[in-house]
Amino acid sequence: MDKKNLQNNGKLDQLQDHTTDNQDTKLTTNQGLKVNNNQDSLKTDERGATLLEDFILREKITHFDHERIPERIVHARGSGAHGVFKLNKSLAKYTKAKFLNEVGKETPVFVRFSTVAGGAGSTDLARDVRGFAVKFYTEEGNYDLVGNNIPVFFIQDAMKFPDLVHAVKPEPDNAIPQAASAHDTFWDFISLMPESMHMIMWAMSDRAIPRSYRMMEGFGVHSFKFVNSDGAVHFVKFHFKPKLGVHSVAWTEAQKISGTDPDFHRRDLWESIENGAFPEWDFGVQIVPEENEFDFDFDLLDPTKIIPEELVPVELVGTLTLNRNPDNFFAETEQVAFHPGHLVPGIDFSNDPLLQGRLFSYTDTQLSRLGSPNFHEIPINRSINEVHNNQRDGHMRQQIVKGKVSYEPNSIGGGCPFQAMMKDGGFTTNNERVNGQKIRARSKSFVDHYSQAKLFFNSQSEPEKTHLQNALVFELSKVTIPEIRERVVGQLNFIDKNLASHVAEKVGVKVKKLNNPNGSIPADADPASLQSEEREPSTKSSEALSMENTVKDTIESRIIGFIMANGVNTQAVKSLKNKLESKGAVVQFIAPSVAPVVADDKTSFEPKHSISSVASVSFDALFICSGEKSAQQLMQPDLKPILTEFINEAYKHCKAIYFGKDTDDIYNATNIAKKKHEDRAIVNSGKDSDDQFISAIAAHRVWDLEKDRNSMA
Ligand code: HDD
Repeated sequence: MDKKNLQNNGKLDQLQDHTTDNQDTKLTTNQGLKVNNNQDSLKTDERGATLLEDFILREKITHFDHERIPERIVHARGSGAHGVFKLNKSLAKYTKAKFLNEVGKETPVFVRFSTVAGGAGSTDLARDVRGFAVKFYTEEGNYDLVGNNIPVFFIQDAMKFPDLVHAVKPEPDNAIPQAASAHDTFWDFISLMPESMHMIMWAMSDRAIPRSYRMMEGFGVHSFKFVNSDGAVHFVKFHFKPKLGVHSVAWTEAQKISGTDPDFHRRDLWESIENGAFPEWDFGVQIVPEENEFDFDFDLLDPTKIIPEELVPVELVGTLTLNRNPDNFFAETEQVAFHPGHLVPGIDFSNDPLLQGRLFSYTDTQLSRLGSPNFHEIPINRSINEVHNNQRDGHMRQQIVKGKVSYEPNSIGGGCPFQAMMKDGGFTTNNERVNGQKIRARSKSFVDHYSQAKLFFNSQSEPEKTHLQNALVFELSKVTIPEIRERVVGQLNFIDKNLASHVAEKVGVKVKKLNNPNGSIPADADPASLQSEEREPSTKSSEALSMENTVKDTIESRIIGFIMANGVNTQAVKSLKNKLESKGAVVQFIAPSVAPVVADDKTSFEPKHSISSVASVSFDALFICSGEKSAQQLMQPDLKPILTEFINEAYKHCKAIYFGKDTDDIYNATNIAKKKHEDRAIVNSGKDSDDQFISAIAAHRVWDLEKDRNSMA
């Protein structure tokens, strides 16, 4: 895409009016008064007390004292970017939403990715669900798709959301641990909530530690409704599929990145956009005609269920591209306010009880977070469609509405603003027939808690299953109360017997059959009718659920570390660098220090990192650059342990490593020399080795060799 063209769209033009640049300006107070001394407060004497009349000091300090707002109660840690959504296939058959009708139409968007549990300053690499919230600035008003990178949720009813969040957040007595689910209260809650088991499978899988925001899927989670111009209704599930594939890091890597670069995902998103490697997703829909609502052995309204793609394929209809970083993190990424209730004509809610509760929560939370019912006037939240209504006043009101009239009906204002007829784009709620009794209860159709958890687990490759198992062992090992560990294992036993017994053994408990698998049933419910039974999934396995089957044919934006020292072979460096960069990868030089490296022909290379200030977890692959002298320097006694640890760690994390010419001594000093099997991602200098290296990077990791590699460590 042409970066320049992307600077112009309706939303960015609108933001321009609110953007200032301090270049070539003079310092002023907030009242526009030019300031001539920004160093000293006003005092009675050079060594005297400060005067109350110092309005410049007072203004500066008062503003500073109030420059923090409450962080989001969940999803506090996040990063955002501007972009564009392009429609490639019309959905007019299903929805009258204009941005989904005309092929080729481009709609500006702002997207915010986030973790859920941690505070605003917490690490990006926590094991957690990732938020994937998209604000479409359509000509019919803002449409927000506030989703996650996991297609199901922990709970079925919004009534349990505060309990879930209280359980996962730091424990209230000592505020420990930050950004982690590995603690007593989370697993206590989960062990008593069998409905969470499907989500737990996803959250303990590598999906919860993405390699990058650019390499994760997005899901609307709930079933929504599409309404077309004839009023026909279809259920719809929304999907974003990353063009670069779905990839994750290893858990040991995630833990280390949290120390070496807690901004790993934020930096990655920012740098890719700055480098013009715009993150892209295919946008897809799963459509179910209203009359087929009951065709499945799960309830479409149950947010703990997916519709397997084998039953309803995902139809790809559009492309989401992120192409511009915000100018100001606070003004845009922090103040953006999403809400699943921000709708446009042609899209409506379903009765999913989790979604229904969300419809209340999001506006409510902005009132305390952003401090006023006028949060829609903050530039990032403004609709590009003009706003006209009789709502008035309130804190920080900005719009100046002319005239005497702020009520309806009115004659003084000529009746304006008029209600919009349907034909003029007036929103009408889907005309669903309702016939029922008020009742505070869970539908029996929501009671199967294990079959899709089994479906997910069965669909994983062996390495993915091992990672999931290890994650459970890690998490439960941090749970201090044995009964909680035992109850979780009891739940796992309804999903997979081997998984349960393996975890049980590692966390020191026995697998015991739970008498009442559904711990969340209220005391006065009829347990016999509601109890979840272990049930086999009707779809046995689903390709789309395993990352093993993801895109593995591109190295775009992968970060390749070139390890070098003085005397490195210029030709080898330049030739591989050019090849990698021509395929969109990013090459970064790592050297003994950040001083320029002088190559064999006196070319000078600028290292981005010194080897002791960075870890191999920050790279997707390594090239140990050719050159005898360079290799000798790197093997000096002070550097050798650092270098070998660096390479061994990349090896342990199953990354591609390429040994250039004359680097045998380095190879022999690493664990790689001890490898017993053919390892597809270790490349030694020779014929076609550049190509082998490139395909090994594209394959992301060789997870199936992880056991062999780790046994060498
Ligand atoms: Fe939520 C934020 C996604 C259930 C209440 N949620 C929030 C964000 C995302 C989601 C991505 C961050 C938006 C941003 O970047 O500003 N939430 C989900 C998904 C859910 C879900 C996919 C289930 C399918 N959420 C959910 C429930 C409730 C909330 C059931 C309450 C009843 N969520 C909130 C909130 C937040 C929020 C408290 C915090 C900050 C905000 O809204 O603006 O209202």
